Amino acid sequence: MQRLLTIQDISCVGQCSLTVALPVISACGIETAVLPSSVLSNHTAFKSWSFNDLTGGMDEILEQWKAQNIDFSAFYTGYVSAEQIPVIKKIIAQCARKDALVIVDPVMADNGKLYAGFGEDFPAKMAELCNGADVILPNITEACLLLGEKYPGSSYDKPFIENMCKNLLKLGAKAVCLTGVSFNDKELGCCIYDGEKFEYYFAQKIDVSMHGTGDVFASCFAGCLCRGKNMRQAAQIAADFVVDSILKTVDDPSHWYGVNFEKALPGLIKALEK
Ligand code: PXL
Repeated sequence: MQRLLTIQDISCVGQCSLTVALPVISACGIETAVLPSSVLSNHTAFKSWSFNDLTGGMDEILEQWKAQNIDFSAFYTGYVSAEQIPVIKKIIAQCARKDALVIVDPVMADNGKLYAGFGEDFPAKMAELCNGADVILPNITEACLLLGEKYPGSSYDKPFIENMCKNLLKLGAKAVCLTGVSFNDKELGCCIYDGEKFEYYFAQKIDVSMHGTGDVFASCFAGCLCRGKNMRQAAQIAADFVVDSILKTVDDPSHWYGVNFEKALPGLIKALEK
């Protein structure tokens, strides 16, 4: 039986991070263990939030896991702090089963801007976590920050994207799934590069920006890889799941802080049966 460990924050309210990863990966049929990196009252796109860092308890948890031979077939990391990165690397090194999959979503920015609370020196630390990953899942903003490049907004072309993917692999990851890629106003998707070939998957582009869609995509992608899908299949199922989640949210203007992915879960489970 596969067991995935996901390491990211609990935003108690807001449909992101662990409150997305746990239900989505479980719906994929994969046992999901969690290591909360911090507890926030709500995510940082709200006006204010409380924040409790949980780095202090991580070593103790690791000691318990080691003492009881608790190990994992996959790791999926999201919103974490700079101080946690060496600890996370230690957990992966000491609790990985043979051939365990390491998926790093370098959560730190979107739309050209770092999320509140991350300093300018954070991307370099996140680059260290990307080193050694099997797959990294940056959006274009995060990719620019990881590479120290200027954010291009929406003015880029295919050679730019493919060059960016090649440079991202130089950070030491085996593959990249670059998200938020769009070459026209109808489609939005991702570019996958494994060092050999480029693959794309595009879904319908819906003209709204909704919080937490990156976490919905990454959680679903991680669950699908654990289910034995290849990266192109995982990207397709995850992108379609995000679109379905957005479509199930757009009619509710009061729901600005996340997407109603819960309503899209039955469709995801059906897609995985195919
Ligand atoms: O969805 C990414 C994310 C995760 N966790 C927290 C966040 C954000 C984005 O703003 O604030 C706490």
